[in-house]
Amino acid sequence: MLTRIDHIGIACFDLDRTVEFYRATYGFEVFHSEVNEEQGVREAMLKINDTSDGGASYLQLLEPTREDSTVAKWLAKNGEGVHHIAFGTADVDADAAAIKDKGVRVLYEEPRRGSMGSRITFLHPKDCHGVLTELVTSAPVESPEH
Ligand code: MC0
Repeated sequence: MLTRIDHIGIACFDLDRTVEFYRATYGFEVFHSEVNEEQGVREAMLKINDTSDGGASYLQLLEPTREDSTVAKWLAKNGEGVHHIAFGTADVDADAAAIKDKGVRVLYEEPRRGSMGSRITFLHPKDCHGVLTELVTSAPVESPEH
């Protein structure tokens, strides 16, 4: 079951300048940043709010790390802007399978690694009314050491 908007992915040319815009304009701070080589992005997660399912909602700012990445290709065609939306679920495998059964193309055979150790897959934008849609299961929260 999809229980939150996990994040909205925003493609940008210059991550540092875009982070500074969101900080100076809205007061949003970077919660987490990383490079995902497989996806070809450098990203910053700005936490907006916690959600009732125990997760959270973020803005995800994405800068391409290589010219052949999907985000670089999208930026070249469209310029900066909203690139995808991501729904959070406790079980990305089950939700992806159920959505596939409804005739929507799921882009990965198996979920791949996403931000902060999450497991992610994508749905084809042409099957989702023009919206690239991601499904996310967050990494389990580690219990503190005793
Ligand atoms: C492409 N299209 C989009 C789109 N990207 N439409 C809406 N939103 C997007 N983001 C449209 C194109 O305009 C084109 O339509 C058609 O889809 C085919 O696109 P293409 O440019 O020819 O490119 P393809 O077919 O090679 O690839 C499109 C596809 C790809 C969606 C399959 O971008 C993909 O695999 N995306 C999933 C992975 C991804 O985006 N990773 C980056 C975020 P027309 O009408 O012109 O034919 S990584 C991330 O977000 C991770 C780190 C995380 O959340 O943790």
